[in-house]
Amino acid sequence: MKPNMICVLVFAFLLFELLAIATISISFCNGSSYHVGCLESEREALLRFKQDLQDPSYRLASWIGNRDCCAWAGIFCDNVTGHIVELNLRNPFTYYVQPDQYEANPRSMLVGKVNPSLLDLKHLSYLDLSFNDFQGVPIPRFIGSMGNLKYLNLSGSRFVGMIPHQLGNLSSLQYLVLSRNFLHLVNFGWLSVGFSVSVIYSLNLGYNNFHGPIPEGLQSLTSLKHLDLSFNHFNSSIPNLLCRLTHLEHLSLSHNSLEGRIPRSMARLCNLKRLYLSGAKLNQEISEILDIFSGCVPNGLESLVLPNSSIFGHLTDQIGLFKNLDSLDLSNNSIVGLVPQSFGRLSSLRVLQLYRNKLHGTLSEIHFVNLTKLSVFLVGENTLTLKVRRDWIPPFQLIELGLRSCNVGSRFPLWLYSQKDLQFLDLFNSGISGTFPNRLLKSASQLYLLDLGHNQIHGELTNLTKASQLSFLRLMANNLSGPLPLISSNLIGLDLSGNSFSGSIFHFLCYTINAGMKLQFLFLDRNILQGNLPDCWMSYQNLMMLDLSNNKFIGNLPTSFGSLSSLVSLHLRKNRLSGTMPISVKNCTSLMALDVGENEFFGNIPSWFGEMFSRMVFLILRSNYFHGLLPTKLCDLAFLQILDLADNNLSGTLPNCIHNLTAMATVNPFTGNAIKYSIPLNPTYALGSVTEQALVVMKGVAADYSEILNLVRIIDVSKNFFSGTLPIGLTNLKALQSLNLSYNIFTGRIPETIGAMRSLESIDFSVNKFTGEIPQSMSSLTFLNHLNLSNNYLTGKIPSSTQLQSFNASCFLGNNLCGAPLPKNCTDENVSIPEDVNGEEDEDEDENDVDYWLYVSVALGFVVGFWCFIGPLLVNRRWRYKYCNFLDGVGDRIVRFVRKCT
Ligand SMILES: *[C@@H]1O[C@H](CO)[C@@H](O)[C@H](O)[C@H]1NC(C)=O
Ligand SMILES: *[C@@H]1O[C@H](CO)[C@@H](O)[C@H](O)[C@H]1NC(C)=O
Ligand SMILES: *[C@@H]1O[C@H](CO)[C@@H](O)[C@H](O)[C@H]1NC(C)=O
Ligand SMILES: *[C@@H]1O[C@H](CO)[C@@H](O)[C@H](O)[C@H]1NC(C)=O
Ligand SMILES: *[C@@H]1O[C@H](CO)[C@@H](O)[C@H](O)[C@H]1NC(C)=O
Ligand SMILES: *[C@@H]1O[C@H](CO)[C@@H](O)[C@H](O)[C@H]1NC(C)=O
Ligand SMILES: *[C@@H]1O[C@H](CO)[C@@H](O)[C@H](O)[C@H]1NC(C)=O
Ligand SMILES: CC(=O)N[C@H]1CO[C@H](CO)[C@@H](O)[C@@H]1O
Repeated sequence: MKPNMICVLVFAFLLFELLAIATISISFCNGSSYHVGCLESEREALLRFKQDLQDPSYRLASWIGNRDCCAWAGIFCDNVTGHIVELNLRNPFTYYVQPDQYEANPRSMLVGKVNPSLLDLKHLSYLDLSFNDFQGVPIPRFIGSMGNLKYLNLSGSRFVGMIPHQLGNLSSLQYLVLSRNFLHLVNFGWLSVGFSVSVIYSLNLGYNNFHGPIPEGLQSLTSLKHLDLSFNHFNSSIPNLLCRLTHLEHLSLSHNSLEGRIPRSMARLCNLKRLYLSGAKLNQEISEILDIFSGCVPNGLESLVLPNSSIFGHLTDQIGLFKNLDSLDLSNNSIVGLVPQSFGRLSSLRVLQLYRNKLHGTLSEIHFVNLTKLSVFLVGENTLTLKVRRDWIPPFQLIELGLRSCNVGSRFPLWLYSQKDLQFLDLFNSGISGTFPNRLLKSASQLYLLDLGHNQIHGELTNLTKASQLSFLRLMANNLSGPLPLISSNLIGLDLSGNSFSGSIFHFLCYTINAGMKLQFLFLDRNILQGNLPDCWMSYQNLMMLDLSNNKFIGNLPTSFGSLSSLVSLHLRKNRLSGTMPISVKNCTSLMALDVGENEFFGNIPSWFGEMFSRMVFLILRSNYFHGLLPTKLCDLAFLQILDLADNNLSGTLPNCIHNLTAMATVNPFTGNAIKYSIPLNPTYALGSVTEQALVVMKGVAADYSEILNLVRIIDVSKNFFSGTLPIGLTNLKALQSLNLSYNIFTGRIPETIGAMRSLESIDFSVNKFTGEIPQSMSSLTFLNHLNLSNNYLTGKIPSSTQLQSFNASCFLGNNLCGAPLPKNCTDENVSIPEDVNGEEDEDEDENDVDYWLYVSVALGFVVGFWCFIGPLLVNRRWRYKYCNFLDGVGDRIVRFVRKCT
């Protein structure tokens, strides 16, 4: 370098320093003595950084002009040198989804790309860009050159792809949070290369798409205290290498596809405080697990969270060693035997979850003497008996108590009145009789959810208006009687179904007139309520699900139904309601499910059904007096899966546009709306779900479909006066499982292309005037297990296939058919050469279809064999708790319900 060059540089440096001093002194003059203005170059860098971002919520409004950038939002400068040391642009607007999970509000995200100008912030040690939207690009490599970074948080920022190995150059990095992106990786080489003299303290890669084994590179991160790999697809066993991380305090591997035991070597993790392994297939005895951790950590261990992880065996007295245990979750496993008394020693225990195991025996006071801190106690769905003195005063104050399906004695436990903080109380199916415990609503003034469903509670409920905190009340399937109670306007969900409530609902509905009710779920079905539906629905604009079925209601639907603009599901089945559909119902544009079956409604099916109910998934008008033609507008219901018009006076032809019922035409396991709503069952903890159900007649059997409703696709127009030939578009409905046209006056041939409806499991065309031969293609309907073609004018030979011959002869009687299974042999004159329609056009069946069928068959409880009798498939448990962690398979609802986790 030439001397004059050096001079220039020195000069430049001096000038720079001078400027810096000038800035400092200006700030001094300004009077705020320690506040140093920011550096020009760094301010420029920030402005360039801002240029690449959209900021719809004006979070960067302060980033303007040549003001002191140290005062800008999210910027922190060193108070001596003026260098920017911290850039915190974390999206502050988040909302709670479930414990430990927040989602960012998309409207307050910064959207765009990360400008490399950040490299000019040479002293930056803290960078938080979490919960913004960087639009699906990889994490920029240049971040690896920001050598002073100690804290880097890119959580939830929509980065995709691999982690750039350059991040390994960040030798000062202590916190690295890359969770909640779409990252996957091929190798973790950067871990072992980059951080070999690692000081990294916290690494969070949770909620990404990582798969394969847990990377070996991790073992070089020997200073790690906090490691979170949860919610990925890691599929190895739990690696021994973790045992090298002897500083580890927090280890979360939950919700991966890990298999195999917790290795013995984990006993070396003497600093371990919290272990999360939800959903691992450990296949291990609980006593072995406790053994491993009873080595050096028993006093240190605070959280042991192992729900849903294939643990079995007896809980032993070893548990008493873990004196500082704060939180123990072994729910949803196969633990057997008694609950050991040594639980009584866990005096730090705050959260104890053992629900859904195979524990039996009696819990008594001795188990609880020292559990003074217990606040969450969920042990339901075992075979446990809780036996305490009637005047027991527990040493704890619970917030959540779940004793579902436990035996708590036949009277409502008195000790519950001492639990002043109770928010969540689940005593569903726990053998309680007696009257409703009104006193509880006073003593537990915070009570948010009370479930006393499926007990033998009798007597009347009168005035629940005082329980102003109560949001969910379930008393279904008890023996309650008398008039409906008055309720508080804060109630969100009320289930009084399956009791003997009687009389009019006028007072219940109308006393709050003009008060805004929060009610979203109201189930009054299966009572003996009577009278007209009062015209007071205007106060219930939050109502989403309403079930009044199986009562004795009469009269017309009131006009104020039109105010139910949030209504998603309306069940009125089996009453004596009458009249025409009031025009005000047009306003219920959110409706997805409408069941008015078994009433006395009459008139035409309004054509505005098709226009206004664009989200309709099921429409059940069965057993009424509807007459007239089917409006073609119904074909606009693209989401319709169940159309049940059976047993009315409808006439005319099926409209040609029927192929426009897209949901019935599309075979795809992941479309169709699962009618399921997540509801916060508890303000701090549990999520629940309410699942829609439909009473559907399929194969001559009525069954309640709820969890699998999203997979069911049915048309039933039986017992009407429909006539004419079948529209050719009908056979486009490839996803249809059941087609019932029986007891009409259809004529013409069964469409040759019926073989294209390969999802069909049930066909009933009986008692019509179909002519011609049974199409050959019908023999390719491999899922068909219910068929009735009797009493038509069909002729010719029944096509040969294992399929059709397996049905009983009665399915074909009353025609002029021959061949097996009928006893009548075919002679030359009644057999014409069948056209070659061997279903060749269907050979394009793609693999997705096949997979789909595998799923559906499992889901519907069908063995993939054919002649089995299908009874009611799922007991209706419409209001379920989602105790187990939500999201155990995003998008994979089939797996979710097969596991019965919801
Ligand atoms: C300057 O910052 C340091 C650490 O960031 C802090 O300890 C000190 O109190 C600050 N000085 C003033 C005068 O604000
Ligand atoms: C990283 O950012 C996310 C989202 O803002 C936040 O929830 C999390 O606590 C941060 N992690 C750390 C270690 O600070
Ligand atoms: C409760 O704690 C006391 C004192 O630590 C102890 O002596 C007693 O055994 C404990 N009770 C049970 C049932 O473990
Ligand atoms: C119901 O209880 C509330 C609160 O105690 C009281 O204000 C109201 O008058 C009662 N209503 C009836 C009809 O008893
Ligand atoms: C139906 O909606 C219209 C327009 O939003 C409104 O004016 C009308 O009052 C509603 N009808 C009823 C019965 O609420
Ligand atoms: C039915 O779908 C076709 C396209 O497949 C469309 O052109 C037509 O307008 C639709 N008809 C009705 C009644 O929606
Ligand atoms: C039908 O044909 C079979 C042999 O093809 C014969 O054994 C049987 O007796 C015949 N049945 C009648 C009713 O003719
Ligand atoms: C004492 C004084 O004048 N303080 C000012 C220093 O500068 C900031 C903005 O840069 C003003 O808000 C203060 O009022």
